[in-house]
Amino acid sequence: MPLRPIITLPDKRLRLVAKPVAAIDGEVRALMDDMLETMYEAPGIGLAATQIAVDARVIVLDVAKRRDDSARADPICLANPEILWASEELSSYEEGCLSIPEYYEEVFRPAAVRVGYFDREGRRREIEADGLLATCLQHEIDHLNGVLFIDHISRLKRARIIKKFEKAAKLDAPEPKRPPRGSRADAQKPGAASDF
Ligand code: GNR
Ligand code: NI
Repeated sequence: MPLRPIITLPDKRLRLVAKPVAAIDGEVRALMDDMLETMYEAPGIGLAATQIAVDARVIVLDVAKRRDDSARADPICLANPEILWASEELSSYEEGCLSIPEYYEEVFRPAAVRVGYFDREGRRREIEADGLLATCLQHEIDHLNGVLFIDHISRLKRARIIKKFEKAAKLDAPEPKRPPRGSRADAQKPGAASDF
């Protein structure tokens, strides 16, 4: 099952803290492959397992500049990533998120980080990053902790965007089932409030 659907706000599963993977086995490698495919197809520069509703601490990234449509340039897969060091210095990026479509806002984060993780072959590795890769690593690790980039912006902006997505989800939801007009179930009970 290669392409996986990406869940979006206000899906509560985006707020779950993901479980560490016990070992890098075939199942985890298959998950990484599906995530890369899903990320390239979206397209995005990073994806966390949380975003496809999988409870595992796995992220994938590819921030390579010259990336043809849906072509892999420089993919990285990380299992159980953890931030070992973050710079005091901050930098800002206009961030977006596949789980919060069409919303972009400036976010301040540490400009550089060192991240420990297990790679696709199960080897322990460390990566030191700055620029967009540092931002993206932090954005994806946040996802594994149920944190979204809107948690790093002002309360007012956050409340506004959450409300917008909640409203859209309500409008998309199927109408609640009502008995047909005039049916026995539709009969007004004495004292019951009318629809109006
Ligand atoms: O595709 C993505 N672009 C992006 C741009 C700036 C900062 C972070 C990101 S990550 C995002 C894909 C995504 O939602 N990953 O979780
Ligand atoms: Ni995201």
